[in-house]
Amino acid sequence: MKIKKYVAPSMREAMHRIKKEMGSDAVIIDSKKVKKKGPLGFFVPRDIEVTVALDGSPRKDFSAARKEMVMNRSMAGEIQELKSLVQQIVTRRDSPEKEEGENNTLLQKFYQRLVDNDIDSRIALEITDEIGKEFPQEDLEEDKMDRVIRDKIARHIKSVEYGGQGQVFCFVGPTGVGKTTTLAKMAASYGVFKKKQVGLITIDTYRIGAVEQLKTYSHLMGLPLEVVMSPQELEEAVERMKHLDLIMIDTAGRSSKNSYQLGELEGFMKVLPQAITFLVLSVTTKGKDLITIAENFKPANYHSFIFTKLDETDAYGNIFNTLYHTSTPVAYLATGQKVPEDLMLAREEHMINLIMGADGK
Ligand SMILES: Nc1nc2c(ncn2[C@@H]2O[C@H](COP(=O)(O)OP(=O)(O)O)[C@@H](O)[C@H]2O)c(=O)[nH]1
Ligand SMILES: [Mg+2]
Repeated sequence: MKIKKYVAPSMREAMHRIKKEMGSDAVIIDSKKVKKKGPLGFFVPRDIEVTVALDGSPRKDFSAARKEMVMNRSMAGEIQELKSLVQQIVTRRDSPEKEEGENNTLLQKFYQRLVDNDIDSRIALEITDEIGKEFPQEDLEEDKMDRVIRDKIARHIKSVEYGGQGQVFCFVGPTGVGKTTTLAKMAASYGVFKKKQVGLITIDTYRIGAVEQLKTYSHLMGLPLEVVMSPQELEEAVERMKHLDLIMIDTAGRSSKNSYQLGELEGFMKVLPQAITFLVLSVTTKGKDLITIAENFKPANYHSFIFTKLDETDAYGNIFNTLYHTSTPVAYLATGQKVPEDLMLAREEHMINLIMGADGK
């Protein structure tokens, strides 16, 4: 009796080769899935290894081969395994359209969607890989998987809203991300629309013109502004404004790589233990840089993020990558240059929709 193993990507292809090489009298005595090697091993559909026997009468050979196998695998559980394998083969033969790897293809599709939305490929792989392990293949269908992925993403997303009287809001972050503009949007919302008493302070003493920008807003909105140069001056200015409903403090943009500038900022923040500090980040910044910035700004003791310039991209995976690595809540999202309208409170459901794709699916 001749016994031969065939390895092929699908049962159909294995059968084709077996028929061609061994003829139609060959009998399948075993089949199992075997792993393929590759960089994305999980997503590469498994090969199928089929063992066939050929010699004399097919019926006789089949039973002989089966006996041989049963002898080799003496345990009853393994006979059961053989039975289920035969069942699988019969089922597959009855529904040839259900190709091996079909469900992995669905996972791969989701993986691709996450990566297309700028989610770090390693995180996307981790999420889809987990799903592949957690759910039996027959449970993997598109709508369910979409919900499962959303749940997994939701675990890393938190929004936060601050209220109450006598608060001090402080805006820190790199240059040009929209700190002053966002502050102006919030100042207008509280000071003009909600009729709160708002005071502005800037420690933006690096860039000529930066103070002017905030001065213009303070004149337009009729809000008091103080310019401070040292931590002590800041402390005094906050003390002078303590009767107001809300104090907003703008800071100079700092390079997250400049430890002197960050140390200086830390000195200012130390005199404001009561402040709520926002780290303002632009979604147009490269993914890896966002995480580095979030890490390097830690000495400023920020409480939450504000993501800006959402209008300048269609892929929001960057937000997720940052939250995944930092576990920090998000307070606001800025969606344009217009003051005050292009600012919204961050909502978890909205962020998940953005991260899963601009169409919200
Ligand atoms: N497209 C877009 N531009 C923004 C947004 N927020 C701020 N900007 C623009 O980004 C530039 C820098 O803003 P600015 O507030 O001066 O940044 P800062 O240096 O962090 O204070 C300005 O031209 C703003 O109009 C936003 O959400 N979307
Ligand atoms: Mg500024």
